[in-house]
This record gives sequence, structure tokens and C-alpha cells, in this order.
Amino acid sequence: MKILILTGAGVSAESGLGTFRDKGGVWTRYDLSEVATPEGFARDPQKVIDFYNMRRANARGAQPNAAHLALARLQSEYTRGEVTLVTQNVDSLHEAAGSDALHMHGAHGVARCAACDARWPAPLVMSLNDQCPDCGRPETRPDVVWFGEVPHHLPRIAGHLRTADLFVAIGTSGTVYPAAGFVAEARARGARTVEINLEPSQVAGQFDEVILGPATETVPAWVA
Ligand code: BV8
Repeated sequence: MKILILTGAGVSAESGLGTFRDKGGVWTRYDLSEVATPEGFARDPQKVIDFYNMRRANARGAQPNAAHLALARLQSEYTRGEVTLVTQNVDSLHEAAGSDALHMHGAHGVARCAACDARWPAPLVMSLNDQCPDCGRPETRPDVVWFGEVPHHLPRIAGHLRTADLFVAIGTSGTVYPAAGFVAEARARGARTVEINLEPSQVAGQFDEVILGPATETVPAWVA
């Protein structure tokens, strides 16, 4: 059986990283148009660099939780097919748990050169003067997909959506596209669909099954 799993900020919430749209979430404290769009970066690049320096500092010391670990165990132990993990998260907790994950929104731990597209591990405190190790130009930005930018890995994800037997969305509000549209695509191809969340997402009605509760309890129970 081919399993496709999509995760969102809810899977990292219990690692202390918070979410975006819950009470006190990132987008309730920052204007996403200023810090998570190319226009915002063009307008005030320092503000954006500071925002991602804060996100990296906030993630420092965060440990993968029981949900991340259960998904990594599933990926390594599932013998009746393949498990593909796609995440909207820009933290590296899936990797820290031992998973391979496709980061469709990039990762704040990766720096990218806007001039030559080179990527390298981001320093904890990124500066606008950081020079690209490949081309030497000071065109550094976080390798994060902002609103209005095309997510990474879409062709590969589309292929998995076409062939998945089971699509599972974990800890995502179903607000952001194209990720929020994946359940409809999977259903249209005949996949069984399961949502695992703290509360029903905006697209909960499109799932065959909805399992509610904190990810550190619901995900290990579902994987078992
Ligand atoms: C694009 C990186 C064109 C930044 C992010 C229709 C089609 C296509 C596009 C659009 C469309 N309609 C609108 C658009 C434009 C836009 C969009 O979706 N806007 C929204 C606001 C309406 N989309 C885009 O711009 C995308 N690009 O469309 O390009 C294109 C598309 C396809 C093909 C060719 C061209 C790019 C979007 C990427 C933006 N970048 N992240 C950063 O992180 O700094 S997205 C942003 O939301 C977040 O960063 C996060 O990654 C993402 C999703 O949020 P969630 O993970 O769901 O988090 P949220 O807080 O919302 O929800 C948390 C959930 O967890 C809740 O349900 C909660 O109940 C649950 N939870 C909480 N605690 C727990 C828990 N669950 C379990 N256990 C717990 N303990």
C-alpha cells in the first residue's frame, strides 16, 4: 500500500514551536505580507532576515516529539509498501526524528542565493551581507517558500497524489494552498483519506475519517 502523509505546524506544536493560526500563533503576531512574501522581502529585507533569525532561534533546542518519532518509525518499519512524508513545516524535526521529508515550503535552516540558487546550511543568525559560497554575491535569503512563490517538489508530490492508496493529513488547518487541495486530489484518485488534528480543519469534511486529539497521542496510536 502507498501511504502519503502531509504534515503541518500541529505536528511540531508539542515540541514547543507553536503554530501559525492558533491563539498566539505566528501569523497572529506578525503580518505575513511583511515577512513571508517576496514583496515584503523587497520592501524590507532586514525585517524578513530578522524574522527568520527569530524562527531559527525559537526552534533551537526543540526536540522531535512522539508524533515525529512515530512517523519515522512507520517510514522505516512499514514493509507492505512505501510511506512518503511531505511537510509544510520549515523546521527540521522530521529529519531529527529520522524521517525523510519533502519540504514543500522549504526550510529555515537552509540559506539560498537569490542570484545563483545555491543552497547551504543557514547560520543561526543570517545577515544580508552573507556572501554566497558559490558565486560570492551577497544575495542571501532563507530557502523558504513565501506566499506567492511556487512550492518545492510539486511534480513529485503530484505523482504521489496520483498513486497513493492512503492520504493522511496531520496537524494542518487546511488553509494554505496548494497543500489544502491535496485531499481532494487524493480522493479523486480513489485514495482513502484520514485527517489527524487537534480540531477539525477547514477541509475536514473532505476526509473519510477524522481523528481528533494532540498529535503526540493520536499519531503513535494511529501508527501502531
Ligand atoms: C502558490 C513558509 C502558485 C513560510 C508557508 C489556490 C491555489 C493555489 C494558491 C492559492 C490558492 N488560494 C490562495 C493561494 C495563494 C496562497 C494561499 O494559499 N494563501 C492562503 C492564505 C489562502 N498560496 C501560496 O501563495 C502558495 N504558492 O500558490 O504558488 C502556484 C501554486 C501551485 C502551482 C503553481 C503555482 C505558497 C504557500 C506557501 C507559503 N509559505 N510557509 C514560513 O513558514 O515562514 S505557508 C504557512 O501556512 C505556514 O508557514 C505553514 O507552512 C502553512 C500551513 O499552516 P499549517 O501548517 O496548517 O499551520 P496552522 O497554524 O494554520 O494550523 C495548525 C493546525 O495544527 C491547526 O489545525 C491546529 O488545530 C493543529 N494543531 C495545533 N496543535 C496541535 C495540532 N494538531 C495536532 N496536535 C497538536 N498538538
